[in-house]
Amino acid sequence: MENILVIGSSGQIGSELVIALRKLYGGEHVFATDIKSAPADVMEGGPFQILDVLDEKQLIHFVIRNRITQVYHLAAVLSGNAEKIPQQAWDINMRSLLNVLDLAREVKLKKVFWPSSIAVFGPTTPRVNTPQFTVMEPTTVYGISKMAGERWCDYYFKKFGLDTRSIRYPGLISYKTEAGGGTTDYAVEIFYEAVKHKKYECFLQEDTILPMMFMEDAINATIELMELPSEKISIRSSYNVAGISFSPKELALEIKKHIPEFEITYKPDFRQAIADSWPQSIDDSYARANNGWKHRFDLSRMTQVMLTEIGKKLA
Ligand code: AKB
Repeated sequence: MENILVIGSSGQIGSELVIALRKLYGGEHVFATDIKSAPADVMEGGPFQILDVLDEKQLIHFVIRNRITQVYHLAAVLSGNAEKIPQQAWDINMRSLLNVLDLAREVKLKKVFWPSSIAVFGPTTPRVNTPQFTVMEPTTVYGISKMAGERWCDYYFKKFGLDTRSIRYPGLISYKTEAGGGTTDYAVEIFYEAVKHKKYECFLQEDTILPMMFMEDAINATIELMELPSEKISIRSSYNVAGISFSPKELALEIKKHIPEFEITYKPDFRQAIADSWPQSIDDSYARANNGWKHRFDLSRMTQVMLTEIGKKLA
């Protein structure tokens, strides 16, 4: 029997992953935790507790008391926010991961999932079809922490046999919980503003192409990876996964098909430099070969679902 702990269950990924895991394992077997309250379905559909992953004593007591067998550690300070508090962000992102890895080793957890990001790449990385194995010289604190985190996951696997699994998420697009503090957040904000005000001021330039993915695809990729037998996993740092790549201008044109009055203007801020250092598209052939991974949502289907669901939510 599996008992699963999700750390960061109030966030953009966590709030949807908890629900998907509860469908698979049963509500009472998926323990949602965060330092802040979560959406009602997360707090009411199974156990939820306020828990700070930086408090290693509280964390280990929780894991032992609830006989946890797997951990998904999703809590992190994202790229935009991390640039405002570099040392604090480094401390939170790294110390929380090391707490989880150490604990997993100590209590012999079966598996640990930790999210990496396209932010591990930098301006010296090939930007189109970025390969799985390539130059990694990230220029953001977030990217540096994700790159170091990948090395720690690989290290704990090789040194201690800990079953670590990870995905390099592109920008994630979802309607349930808004993203917070990332560079790809424009691609979520734009939908809310399109529905509410029929206009949006974008903090990236119109032609900035970034890799993105609809949340349902990201959740499937994550669970599919975690369900694989250990011997099928050849990469213990983190897998490239790809969905769709587009620019703000292309997304705005797609939204206009549904809301013809929609207008976009551009006022790039400090996040433009971050976006310019990241890939435009990702080669995920390792994930496709290893895990049979395949994305299902293209730009048109994603736009349709986002506008419909946000419309219902705001009605
Ligand atoms: C961010 O923009 O910081 C994140 C990411 C790509 O990891 N969404």
